[in-house]
Amino acid sequence: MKTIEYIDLRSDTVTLPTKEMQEAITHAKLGDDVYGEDPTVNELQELAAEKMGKEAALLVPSGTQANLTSLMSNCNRGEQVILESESHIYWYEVGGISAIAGLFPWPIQTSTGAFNIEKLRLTIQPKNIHYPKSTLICIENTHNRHGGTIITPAQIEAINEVAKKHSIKLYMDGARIFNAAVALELDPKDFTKHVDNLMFCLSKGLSCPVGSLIVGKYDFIVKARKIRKLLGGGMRQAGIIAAPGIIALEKMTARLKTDHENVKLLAELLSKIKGIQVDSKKIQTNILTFNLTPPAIDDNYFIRELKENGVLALTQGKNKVRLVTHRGIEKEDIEKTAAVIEKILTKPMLS
Ligand code: TLP
Repeated sequence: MKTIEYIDLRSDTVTLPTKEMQEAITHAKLGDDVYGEDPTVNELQELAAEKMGKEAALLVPSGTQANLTSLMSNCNRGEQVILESESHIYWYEVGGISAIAGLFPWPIQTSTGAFNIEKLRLTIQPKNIHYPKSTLICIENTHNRHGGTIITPAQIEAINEVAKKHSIKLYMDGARIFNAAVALELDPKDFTKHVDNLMFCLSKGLSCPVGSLIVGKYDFIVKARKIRKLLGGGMRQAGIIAAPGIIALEKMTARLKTDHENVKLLAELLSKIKGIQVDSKKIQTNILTFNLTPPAIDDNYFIRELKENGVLALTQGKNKVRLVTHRGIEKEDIEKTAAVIEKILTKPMLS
């Protein structure tokens, strides 16, 4: 039986490791990383710290654990964390911010992910017996649910100015920070220099099978290492994860440009189709979210029809669909996807 080859646009997390990565996994020098003795992990952590312009880094299994570990390393229980209302930490991390870290999330709505500075100022709690202490501000770059939008270095600097005025730390969920850097042709350090600490993922557009890095000051990373252990994230011969990570940082970032070009092309093709609304100012990196316009077909039906026609995508709630480009998605896949979408939207709805 022939298996269907889907055009998988659900996420850049579906990327498989390259041959070179698989080779590196096989030949990685290993040790026990709970004792800090895995040479490949140590090399990756040093490389990550250097690339981000910070003192130290820590390898963790996932972006979710990176965010939770960082929240717990930056804050004490009961404190207020200001974050964006569409952020990954708020939506997609099973409420770990409250359930495990015991923190009080305070979401602020934005249109593209970057806080309005005045709104941010008003959110910070004055010192008063009634209020939790405002300890941390989180930003997400690029911003997933807003469609891969970039928070620019100038916007980060302005947010940090407010943070520092109130002795608050600034943390960046930089799961896709290399997408932001490549899109604006900047160094990742331009984005990291105004945040206290951050995490970024190896397992998204950079094609690694597993892993994220927390990056920041030396003392912060020492604390994060202990909290990672508390959360069950202390790994042993983790060099098999780190080895492809080194390749990712050295060789896989520049190609993200292709993913961005593919999103641009897809947006261009989709914006010509009746029944779809694409917000062109949000076409910035490798994520495309679009709305099915009234009289809209049901988004779950739409996703099912896409699958029937060989394309995988995710819904982001009512009438909203997300498509993500990555290594393995070619121009022809983009053209085929646009053609499939046009076919679905021009056919009379069956259910
Ligand atoms: N995002 C995934 C899903 O969880 C939605 C995706 O397919 O985009 N921060 C950001 C900004 C993310 O987009 C993600 C993953 C994470 C953190 C969590 O990373 P993992 O999946 O490694 O826990």
